[in-house]
Amino acid sequence: MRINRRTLIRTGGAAMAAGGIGGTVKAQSSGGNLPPHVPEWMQYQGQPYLNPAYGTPSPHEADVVRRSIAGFVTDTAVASWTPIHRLHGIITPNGLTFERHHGGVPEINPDEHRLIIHGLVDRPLIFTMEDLMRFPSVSELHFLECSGNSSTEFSEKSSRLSVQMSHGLLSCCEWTGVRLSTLLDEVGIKPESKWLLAEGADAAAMTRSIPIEKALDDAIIVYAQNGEALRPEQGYPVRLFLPGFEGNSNIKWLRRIEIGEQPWQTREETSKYTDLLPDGTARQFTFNMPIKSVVTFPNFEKSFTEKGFYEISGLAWSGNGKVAKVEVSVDGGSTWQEAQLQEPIISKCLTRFRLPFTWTGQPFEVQSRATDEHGDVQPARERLIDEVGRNALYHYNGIQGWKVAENAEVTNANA
Ligand SMILES: Nc1nc2c(c(=O)[nH]1)N[C@H]1C(S)=C(S)[C@@H](COP(=O)(O)O)O[C@H]1N2
Ligand SMILES: [Mo]
Repeated sequence: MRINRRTLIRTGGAAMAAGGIGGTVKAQSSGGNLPPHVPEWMQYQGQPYLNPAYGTPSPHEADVVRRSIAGFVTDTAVASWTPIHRLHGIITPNGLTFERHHGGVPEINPDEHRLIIHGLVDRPLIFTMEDLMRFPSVSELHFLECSGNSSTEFSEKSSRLSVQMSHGLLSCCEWTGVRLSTLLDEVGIKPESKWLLAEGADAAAMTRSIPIEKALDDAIIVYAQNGEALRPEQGYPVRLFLPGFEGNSNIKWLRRIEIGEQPWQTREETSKYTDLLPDGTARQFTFNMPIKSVVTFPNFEKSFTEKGFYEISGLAWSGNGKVAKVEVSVDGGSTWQEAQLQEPIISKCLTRFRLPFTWTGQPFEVQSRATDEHGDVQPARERLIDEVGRNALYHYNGIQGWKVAENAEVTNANA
């Protein structure tokens, strides 16, 4: 839904005209730096350059940071969560991209790094970074989500986490690299090829089997992120990027691709990253991340400061294609309103949604429900748990509720 004058008036706009946003001139004129006074920082020459070589955010934004959970983190098996509740639009800045690594971040000298492609191929080849960058390149915007993102919400009493800690194993960047299909053309894969093995150059030697169809479709061998080289924690100098696939399969620090006929049954696709079902059997190779959305404002840190107009906002995404619709409920799921979607809507990418809203000072519960272009609808939490049980750990995509109290404090409705 696109916003127009009528929807604005019907929803928040009326209150905006009546109540207004912003203090009156009289109310704000007392402080020395406030209008009509000339602020202090206009009265002397500013610094010529703050960070001549490489810029950093304003010190006033110092609380917009990745966060970790104490106890989860060991010396090397690390995760940090993106502050999705403090970001605007859809792009995750490189310094805030969530991190998940199982054997620490290797210190790779790109001049000594190679990618070998071998196995069921006509010509096994070894590529330098320079070689990889000579091939025709592509740049695409896609989300990356750890398959364990939001797993805390499976439990009977969720951990009462904030949106950063419940949904922040999620990022969205412009990824640049060479299509894997281009490299597979170079080596010439044999007709019987069905799977490939991707291996990382970290101490975990993270290894996953990937269907050859994905490799020939939209897989990218990525060396850049949001315009600059990959960050070390994102796989510098090169990673596998599989749009829409679970985070784990996006092998960082990629050093080896082997072409074969069958999956290799590695640790990461047997003891981990399988979905344990209620009957005790496990579902293997659930690659695509399902349709999902979450409200990011209001949140634990930023909520309403007074009655009146606000924009409820959040993110929606699907590993299966484009987001078609996001509905928002402000009455705990009884009724739903269609939110505006920020365009362009990109396949396997975050989509920002917004709903004009007037807060009357009443407590309420806000939720969002996304639908993708294939008609897949994000399930209610209870329905998802009924279906997959509480043994499950990965691919949680239940509808998320946030309770807003009379004092505007936000809490996790699953607690
Ligand atoms: N080589 C290697 N690749 C890896 C991992 C790893 O530990 N080693 N972690 C995986 C997991 S579990 C996830 S969710 C994503 C995280 O990517 P990011 O750290 O760039 O956000 O990388 C995947 N690729
Ligand atoms: Mo992950």
